[in-house]
Amino acid sequence: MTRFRPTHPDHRLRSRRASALIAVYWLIAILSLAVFTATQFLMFEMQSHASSEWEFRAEQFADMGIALAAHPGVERWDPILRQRIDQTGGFEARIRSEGARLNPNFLVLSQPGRVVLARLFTHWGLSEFDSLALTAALVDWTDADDDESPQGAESVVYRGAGFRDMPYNRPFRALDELELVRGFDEVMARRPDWRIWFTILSAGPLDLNDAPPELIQEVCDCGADAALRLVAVRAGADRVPDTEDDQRFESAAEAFNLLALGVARQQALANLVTVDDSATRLISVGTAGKVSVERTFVIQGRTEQPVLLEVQTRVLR
Ligand SMILES: [Ca+2]
Ligand SMILES: [Ca+2]
Repeated sequence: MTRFRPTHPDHRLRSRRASALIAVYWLIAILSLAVFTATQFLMFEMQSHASSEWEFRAEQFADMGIALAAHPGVERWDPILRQRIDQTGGFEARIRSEGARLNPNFLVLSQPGRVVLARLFTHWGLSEFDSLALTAALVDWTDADDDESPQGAESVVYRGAGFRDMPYNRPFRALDELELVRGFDEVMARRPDWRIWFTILSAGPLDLNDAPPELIQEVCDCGADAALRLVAVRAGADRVPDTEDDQRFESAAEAFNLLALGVARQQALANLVTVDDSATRLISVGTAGKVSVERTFVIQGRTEQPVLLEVQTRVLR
């Protein structure tokens, strides 16, 4: 797309001001990133073996996007998150709520949360019996005791299958641990992409300002049409996410009204949803030549001094 470039002196002045503003953003963003990730950077840069000069360059571009996305003054629709740096490439960064994913550590804690898990597994193709059994096994895996829930699995079951020291009897510390739970292999077989729907880094409730329609449907037990309607309203008049006209829900009630949920349902769901999770996922894809590298940072609190929870790097082929 060719952008109209004005030549009027006023416009030139505005353009210079805009450039200066971007330069200031850069400085602030990169400095704040440097403070909170200095040690982590050192660690993963040491582990990072860019297989080519292009890959290394793509990683650098991706990190520029992360630095800007981490800055609390940068809105998710800001064009500075999508830049071409030179003739070799640039980056595209996105800002997402970590609460847009389901948190198993949270959902196992309440009966309504367990219902959500079982419903999800059933929609993913597990039988109703297997969905309830897997949900019970997740509860037993994370609760501290060794008392088996109906259809659940505590140490006797795992020992019988040849596994000692399972279940861990504590909340999941990594998504990988879900794969150890009895019956989870059914999920892995049916949904190889299962990881993108889960997190253990959010506060727990589903963030209705960012959740995909599939998860809104699972948690709110509403129709697909209602969930899509909610996502369309969020995207604003242009119906495109990450643009300036995007709408944010100030309360869960606003979103519930769009989903046309009755008062009783709203009350039942109140603890399962939020409109403002404190954890944020920053995703930046740097591209240099034909190589793209995706860097993902999950931070707690998108403030001047966020806490880094997770870093992931993958080369996109
Ligand atoms: Ca247990
Ligand atoms: Ca929009």
